[in-house]
Amino acid sequence: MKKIALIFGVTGQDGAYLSEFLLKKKYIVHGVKRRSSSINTFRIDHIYQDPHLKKRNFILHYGDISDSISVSSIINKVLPDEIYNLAAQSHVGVSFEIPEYTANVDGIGALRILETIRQNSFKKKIKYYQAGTSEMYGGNSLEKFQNEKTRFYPRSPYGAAKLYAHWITVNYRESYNIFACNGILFNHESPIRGETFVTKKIVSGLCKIKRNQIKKIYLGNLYAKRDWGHAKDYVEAMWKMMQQKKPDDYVIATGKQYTVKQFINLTAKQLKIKINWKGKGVNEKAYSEDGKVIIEIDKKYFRPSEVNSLLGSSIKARRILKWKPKINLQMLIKDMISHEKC
Ligand code: NAP
Ligand code: F7E
Repeated sequence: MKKIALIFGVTGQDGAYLSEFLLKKKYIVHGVKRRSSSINTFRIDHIYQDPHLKKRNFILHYGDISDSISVSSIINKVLPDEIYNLAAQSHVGVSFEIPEYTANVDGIGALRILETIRQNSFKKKIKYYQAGTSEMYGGNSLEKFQNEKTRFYPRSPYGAAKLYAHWITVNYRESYNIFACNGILFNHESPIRGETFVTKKIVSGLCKIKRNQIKKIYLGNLYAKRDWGHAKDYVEAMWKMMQQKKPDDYVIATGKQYTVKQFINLTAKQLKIKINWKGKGVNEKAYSEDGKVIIEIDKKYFRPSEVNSLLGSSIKARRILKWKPKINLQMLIKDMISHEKC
């Protein structure tokens, strides 16, 4: 019997990589997509299957994690072996603009799924994966590396909503004996990363500058430090958590940290763009070889409270899941650049 997976957030970066991964593992993959006025399936179009095909292994359903009715009816219909909850308003900066919506989707969304799993438990034991985040740590911890025991201190409505989802997942695991895992994933990127996240913005912006399509890009805080991995590696860790005998929580990270400015310099180097940095604070600018400004600071990208430094220790995942990242930052940047055909 083929295993059945149900992915909430199938149209996102991780949803697309996870779908490909599970299809290779011979799963039947069901995905939940939102209704939108423009097409939002570009990341999964290459695996889309005609609904008239008799034996399909990739099936999409309309639904929304803010709508209990659609959540429970899809789960009741599909009765999957594994549910991956990747659905979220996932932009930290935007969560300050739409905090209530973010709480509803990123926080209560997890509860809606867990409660349906609980109500179905007499029919089928369904496993649950919760897409947790390093944003729950808030970036001011005393330890150099954050691990599963590090204190949480979210610094955004996004981080706070995800922290609710984290604890309700632990609570349903302990109260109702549900197989529920929290992946605490540090930043992970890829060629199909959303356009407004900093890595994609830098890679695609510098490529456009190189092709003379735009003159400059505007960024916010250049000194935030992040632990960046590749989404392809990280979806494998999600699956590995779900194959263990006991459900648990795991940090997934590379253990290496770079500033936004270092990410820019590494990308520019791979693109053979020579840049010179001049100025300080909001006046800091990057100049091209011929003296033109190609990067400027725009204060609108500063957040009301910033997460200054994130660096993960995935020793537990390495030991128990036998997981480690295969793709380093240079390889990630190379992959992102090659997708831009630059
Ligand atoms: P993403 O590209 O923004 O994808 C989010 C997915 O959620 C999209 O499919 C989106 O649909 C869907 N979605 C948003 N609101 C929804 C709603 N109300 N109902 C149903 N679906 C909804 O995010 P990602 O980078 O793949 O991340 C996947 C998950 O991991 C997210 O929960 C994110 O918060 C979490 N996470 C990400 C990272 C990272 O560095 N990437 C790190 C830690 C945790 P549309 O395509 O229609 O927008
Ligand atoms: O910002 C700084 C910004 O938006 C990274 C999400 O996937 O990872 C992601 O959240 C850093 C921040 O990612 C710009 O202030 C500077 O310090 O790419 P980002 P994020 O906020 O770390 C976590 C783990 C998640 O869970 C989230 O879902 O870069 N920064 N200039 C900028 N950021 C953006 N977006 N745009 C700028 O122009």
